[in-house]
Amino acid sequence: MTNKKNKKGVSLMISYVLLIFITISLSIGVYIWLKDYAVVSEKINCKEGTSLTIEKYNIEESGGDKILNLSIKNNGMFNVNGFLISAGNDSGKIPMQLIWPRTQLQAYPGYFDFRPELGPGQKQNAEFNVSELNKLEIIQMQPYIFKDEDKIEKIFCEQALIKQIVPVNPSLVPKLVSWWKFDGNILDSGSGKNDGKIQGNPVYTNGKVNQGLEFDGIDDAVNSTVTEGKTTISFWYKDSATPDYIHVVNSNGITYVNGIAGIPGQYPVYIIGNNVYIGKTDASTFFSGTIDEVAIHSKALTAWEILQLYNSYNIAA
Ligand SMILES: [Ca+2]
Ligand SMILES: [Ca+2]
Repeated sequence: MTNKKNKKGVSLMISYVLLIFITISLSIGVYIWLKDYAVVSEKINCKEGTSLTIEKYNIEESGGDKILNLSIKNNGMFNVNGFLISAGNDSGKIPMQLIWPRTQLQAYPGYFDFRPELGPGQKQNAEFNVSELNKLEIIQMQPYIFKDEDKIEKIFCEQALIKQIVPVNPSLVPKLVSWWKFDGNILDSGSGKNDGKIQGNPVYTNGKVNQGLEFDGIDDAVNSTVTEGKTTISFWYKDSATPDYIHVVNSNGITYVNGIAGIPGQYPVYIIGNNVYIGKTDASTFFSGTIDEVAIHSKALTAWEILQLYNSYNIAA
């Protein structure tokens, strides 16, 4: 009996010692955590009013790289030293793919240093290699400033984070000549030199983007004379057999349907010499259905550029 009581006493003592030990450990843990937190909170604070904006962007495949070209403006009140950038293929998700700058060496992907630093109101271009993305839909940028003169440790500006959807349209791939959007008119939104002429009485209707033109297959067309290079023609169309718009590109004689190179077929834009007939499949055959977003480029677009046009065409921002 006595022996048992003693054992219990020893157990209790061990419990107290353990409790005290745990309490001290927790205190140290909290101290370390607070210390880390203090360092982190120091790192995330940029001055309020630090801000970058994307003024313009375009895409291009050149020199073996698939390129996203950004024109960035310091829209804030303080100098900015650079930014961390990631890209993604789903506008509903946080973009996770860090992308490499094309024109400066960095030890890690995603970092771009302004050289020199970007002052308020100033602009700089930045090129990134986005070869790993077949569908570029969203980018995220976080400005940073250097902590000290070493220019190594960075302070990230949490409040100045930019998340931006980057839809692609004919003006964002190289060498646009003409672009007929059919958004209530037949004006040329490219060079502006090649406005269309109505033949018959096509009707404005729901298009791929905003409005498109519906042709009756009897005598309706839009004609234009385009003297500039016509290496690539692209458009969206649908007839009564197809519920969804189909994207067609003819680039240097290769036809791409919905982003994939295929066998040329009969498509409702007919080009002979400098004459472009939208709504005709050949000299004497009219098309019945809707056409939208017809564009002409003076350069052969690459398969990747065409895929971007198909995948990310003017997705809602
Ligand atoms: Ca349109
Ligand atoms: Ca008609």
